[in-house]
Amino acid sequence: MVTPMSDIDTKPRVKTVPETARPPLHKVILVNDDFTPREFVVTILKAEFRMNESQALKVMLTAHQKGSCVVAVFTREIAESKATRATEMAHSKGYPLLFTTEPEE
Ligand code: TYC
Repeated sequence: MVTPMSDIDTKPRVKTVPETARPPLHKVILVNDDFTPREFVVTILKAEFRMNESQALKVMLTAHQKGSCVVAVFTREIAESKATRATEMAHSKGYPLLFTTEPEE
């Protein structure tokens, strides 16, 4: 016996991929000041944020010229711990360098 055409379901079966919740991201922001040497800022960016020389120079110069610069985005915990570590590293050398964090819009 053949299947009548009316019994064949031709609706496209669209598989919906369940949305996986991603954690909200936070920006680490480098803040300019008048005292920290440029080269020291570059050293910190390379050490804590795994940047190469040219990436670090670009971020340092942007903060120097505009007042601040986004360094990178991470989950809140990682952003906060990196900002704290980098700021403490600078303060331990006597520089007022500051890294802050803020949630990404
Ligand atoms: N403005 C500093 C100087 O002229 C250099 C500097 C750049 C400091 C960026 C902080 O986030 C900073 N020595």
